[in-house]
Amino acid sequence: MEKNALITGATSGIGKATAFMLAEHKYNLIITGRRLNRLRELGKELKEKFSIEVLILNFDIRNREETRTQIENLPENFKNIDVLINNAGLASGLDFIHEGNIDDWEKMIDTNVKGLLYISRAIMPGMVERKSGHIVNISSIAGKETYLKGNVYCATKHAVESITKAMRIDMLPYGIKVTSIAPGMVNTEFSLVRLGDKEKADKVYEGFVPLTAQDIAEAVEFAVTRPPHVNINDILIMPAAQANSSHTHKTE
Ligand code: NDP
Ligand code: 8X3
Repeated sequence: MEKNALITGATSGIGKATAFMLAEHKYNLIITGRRLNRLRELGKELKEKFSIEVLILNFDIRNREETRTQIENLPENFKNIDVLINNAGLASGLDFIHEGNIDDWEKMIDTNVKGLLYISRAIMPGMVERKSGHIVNISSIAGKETYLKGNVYCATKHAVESITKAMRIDMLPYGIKVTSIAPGMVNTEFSLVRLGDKEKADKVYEGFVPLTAQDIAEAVEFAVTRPPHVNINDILIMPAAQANSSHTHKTE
């Protein structure tokens, strides 16, 4: 039977790697993000390589109305979403909390918490009606621990952890699985977005081997390929050189 998956933030990093992984498993894909050109290129590549259906949804997940209407107006063949990967997210800035840029705070809260809620709210009723589905939330080690200057980003990922637990309880009667995947440092565009400077971003990943987006896609793969009676609640996945948020063994 045909299966549909929606991945938020598929234009880069973990979302993009997850799109390829799900395409290999023959899911038809809805890929979302703000960068239309990247979505178009990815959509073309996925269709050609994997002979799957791909739908591009180009919107900003912070926009409540647009998020709702995009999901309400899905074409018939994509209306039933079996797997939702809540991946879109970002860190913006790295500052002491008393010096934090409030625009950065708004951006992170609006994307990582409110955006995740908006799209989930639009998709969950269909899963409830069909009594099936799987929601995978991309959390972070930052959702389990708080580190220096990580303040608001960590708070948003702690919120993702809490929302995940809440979803698991509320979805329980409908047989809907809910998984949290919490990575440590992954070399994607994350640090470039956070720090706004390629040189500074590259430095974050120097002196040790960080995780790759593919490593995280494989964790998602494990979660979504379990048999019906098994739910993976939580995967915390770290580089071997990173013990926790504050201890990474780097060689100089
Ligand atoms: P990237 O910056 O490479 O990818 C982020 C993705 O999120 C992009 O596709 C981007 O698409 C999308 N996105 C961001 N803001 C919005 C928005 N307002 N509306 C729609 N899409 C948006 O980073 P990662 O792949 O690393 O990040 C993916 C997730 O993983 C995030 O939730 C992040 O917090 C989490 N994470 C990352 C870790 C890391 O070390 N890299 C570790 C732990 C968790 P576009 O810009 O086109 O809109
Ligand atoms: C991203 C991981 O530790 O760089 O969520 O904040 S970290």
